[in-house]
Amino acid sequence: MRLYSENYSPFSAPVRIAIYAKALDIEIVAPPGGLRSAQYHTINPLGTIPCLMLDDGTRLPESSAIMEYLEEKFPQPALLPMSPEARAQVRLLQRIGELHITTQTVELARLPDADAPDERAADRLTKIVRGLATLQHILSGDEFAVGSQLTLADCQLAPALFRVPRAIGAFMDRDLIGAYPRVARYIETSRRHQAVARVLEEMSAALV
Ligand SMILES: N[C@@H](CCC(=O)N[C@@H](CS)C(=O)NCC(=O)O)C(=O)O
Repeated sequence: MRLYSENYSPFSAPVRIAIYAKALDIEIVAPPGGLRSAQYHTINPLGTIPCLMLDDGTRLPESSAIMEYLEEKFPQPALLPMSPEARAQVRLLQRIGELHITTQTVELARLPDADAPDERAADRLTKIVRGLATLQHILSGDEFAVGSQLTLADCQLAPALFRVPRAIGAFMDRDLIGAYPRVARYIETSRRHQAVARVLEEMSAALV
């Protein structure tokens, strides 16, 4: 199998954490010709990363679909807990990470002029604030997001939160994460896992 990914990509990062945590033998490569090349678009017509190429040539884009597939194909070590209630919490936190944090930080970075923020920036910032406030209430593990083991929720949340200070820095001059102590603590504890630390280092190096 082969994963098309870039180290800077916050949508690719969760998939790489899952791959490293499961120690999977999956080749990780940049999109040939670049993300926007015709060559890559023949591989993935959606034109997005990540995209997993299966051994039979099937292309699987969309990070959440890839992570569900990897979890079902390679169930050990498990990145989903046993009980339906805990699994629901993991999936909820994945959605908050993807929709309320990562998507908003990506869109903020695309806005043309941080010196003249408009309602689009305000809308993105509001969603991030609501996402952080929700995390402050529902993060339940001591070290990880749910329970005592790494789950798909951590794969999603750790890279999502990593991007927040950089993304909002152009729009607001305050320590937003610091207003949510449980979230701030989670950022420190989740990166104790070697797969999380490795991907955050890859993201950091790609963003300098
Ligand atoms: N919903 C998609 C979003 C993927 C996405 O938008 N990735 C960005 C890179 S981080 C991308 O490929 N953008 C395409 C472009 O910039 O043309 C997923 O979860 O995989």
